[in-house]
Amino acid sequence: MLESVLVANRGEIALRVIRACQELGVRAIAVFSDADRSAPHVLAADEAYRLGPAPASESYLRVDRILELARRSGAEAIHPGYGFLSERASFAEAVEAAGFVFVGPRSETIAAMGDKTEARRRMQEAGVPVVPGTVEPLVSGTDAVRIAEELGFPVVLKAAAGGGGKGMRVVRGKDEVERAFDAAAREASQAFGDGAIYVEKFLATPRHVEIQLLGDAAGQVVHLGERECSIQRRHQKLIEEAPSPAVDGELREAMGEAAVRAAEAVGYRGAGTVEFLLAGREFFFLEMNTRIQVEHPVTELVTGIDLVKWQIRIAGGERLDFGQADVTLRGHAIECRVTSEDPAHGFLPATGRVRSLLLPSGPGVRWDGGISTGVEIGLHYDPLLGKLIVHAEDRAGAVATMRRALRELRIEGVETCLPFHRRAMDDPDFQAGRFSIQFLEQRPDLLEGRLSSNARLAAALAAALLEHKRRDGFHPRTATGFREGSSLTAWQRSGWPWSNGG
Ligand code: MV4
Repeated sequence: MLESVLVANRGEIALRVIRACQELGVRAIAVFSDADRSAPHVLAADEAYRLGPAPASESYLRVDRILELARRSGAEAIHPGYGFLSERASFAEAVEAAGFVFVGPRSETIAAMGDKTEARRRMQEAGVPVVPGTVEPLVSGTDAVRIAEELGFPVVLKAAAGGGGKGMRVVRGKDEVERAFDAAAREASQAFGDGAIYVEKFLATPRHVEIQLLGDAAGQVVHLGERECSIQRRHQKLIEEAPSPAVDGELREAMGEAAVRAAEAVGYRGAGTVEFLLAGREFFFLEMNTRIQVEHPVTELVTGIDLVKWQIRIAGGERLDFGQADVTLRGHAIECRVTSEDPAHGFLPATGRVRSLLLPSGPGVRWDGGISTGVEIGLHYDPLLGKLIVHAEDRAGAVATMRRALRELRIEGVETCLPFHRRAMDDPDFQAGRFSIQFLEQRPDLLEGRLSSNARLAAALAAALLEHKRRDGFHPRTATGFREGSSLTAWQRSGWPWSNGG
């Protein structure tokens, strides 16, 4: 087992890693920006070191400073969390070169999966289905037109150095291709310093379903089933769950086997995720994420396997002590990402000081948070405040538990996206598992609490019908025996019986 781990991150994921270290008996070392000097991850760690003068948004990206603090603290390993330096192959390489253990895959694996055309090539060779399209960058606009016509419209142009939807362009007809190609190439070279573009057939309303993997240094790889991640806004996931309502045992096995082949093809070590687009029962490789992901807890709850502890054990050279046949799924888990974004104002990032924080608890509830009362929420960092995760015997039970937990959770002092989550959990389409990656674009009523034009029309019709009936002497309240003004009994008005006399 590793003796110590420096956590090169902040917020809820830093705290999550520190917690895993402490349960494993590993010394947990935090680093912090000046803005974070009394943040929960700093208070929870065994030791904490100041990153020092730098704009707050850059502190956690200071590779040299992080390596210096690793030396000074005598850290054996560095855990990058997610975001920040987690998927920079050059960081993994620098960590290893400085004599520390990088908690994650080999830097060559990170580099190969970061190049999206190389990833597609390697996956195709490994027999993993990829979306029809090119595995080499397009050489010119005319090349793009020719290949797009062969594929058939619509197609999507993507940046080879991109990922996560950055620099993506959907093209619906031949006359748009060259302009879109030029614009995409220009944007990609500005954003990534690499203008390489490739093309895929565009799938209109697939689901985003991803497979969690663990691989050890001895080359054993297991999958831990899927997560459904289709509920997202502008490539930011908001709700994730496991298992997916669209995946049965047979499909899970097929996707899981494909993901394991993908990992074996790159000698994968540690925790990783293979993202797929799922259309009906057809699935296509999209990207491989070489880090721990925000939504990892839903997998932990349905498998009973602690992914962060396994990252640390694997980095320390331990082998997986279970095989594929030992992985079984139990019940259903849902995660709501709680962000400081205001749904009533187009998910505008909100700021403020957390004045009070009431966390939900009780059966089936987990809170992975990175905030405490008094902390200032600014605009320097990602708006994720924490994640509310629930587990129950089945999906309907998990929705019920989440609704209850969302009622209990109170965050005052900063606007959050909680109103959105409450509406989503009440929604019949969400409850039925009827959605694709387009879901929230089609549902401004859920996203912003505003009615879509269809819903407004339906509401207006219902109101007109009700008014018409009322004129005929119909009283909707009396019909259910719930008369205005008489809904409280005498003892309810005088206080609840169990609140008197202790
Ligand atoms: C696609 C696609 C449809 N067809 N590729 C967006 C993020 C990046 N990882 C890939 N993305 C997409 N690639 C083809 N060929 C639709 C998306 C996409 C998407 C994918 C996953 C989750 C949410 C999404 C939202 C919009 C578009």
